[in-house]
Amino acid sequence: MNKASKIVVTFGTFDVFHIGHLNILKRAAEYGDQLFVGVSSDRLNIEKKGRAPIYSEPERLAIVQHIKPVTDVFVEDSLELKAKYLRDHNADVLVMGNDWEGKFDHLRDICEVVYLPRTEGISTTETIHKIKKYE
Ligand code: C2G
Repeated sequence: MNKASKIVVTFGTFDVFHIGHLNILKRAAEYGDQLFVGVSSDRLNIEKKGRAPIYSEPERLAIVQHIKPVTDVFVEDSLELKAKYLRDHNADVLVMGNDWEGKFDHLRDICEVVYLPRTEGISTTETIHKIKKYE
């Protein structure tokens, strides 16, 4: 890996991929030269949210992998392993949506930590509810 290039890492489930997901990946990529995305495992989602995502882990990994500004993806299997994932990827910047504001400040000894505003008016949960109304 070229040491001169600035490395950005971000995390998310990216279930039922939507414009808010695209916006944060595009904005995250602007903080460096390479963007690595930790996609939450199905197991982590069941632990966090009590249910599996609508799209399976391999499907979510494939979708995010092929978004233009994304260099590569990896599986995030634990929220507690963020420091390891950042070190493994030689991260210079961690980008998170501001729904996580302040939650990862302790990682500032590893890399810069940036929280970006969420895209308003869209979420996976709201989209699922809208689709259900059509049933
Ligand atoms: N996002 C956004 N705008 C939205 C919805 C989501 O900017 N309207 C951002 C979130 O802030 C997050 C990313 O898109 O940075 C992925 O969102 P989720 O899939 O909801 O991620 P989450 O389940 O919160 O998982 O380690 C942290 C977790 O893996 C994050």
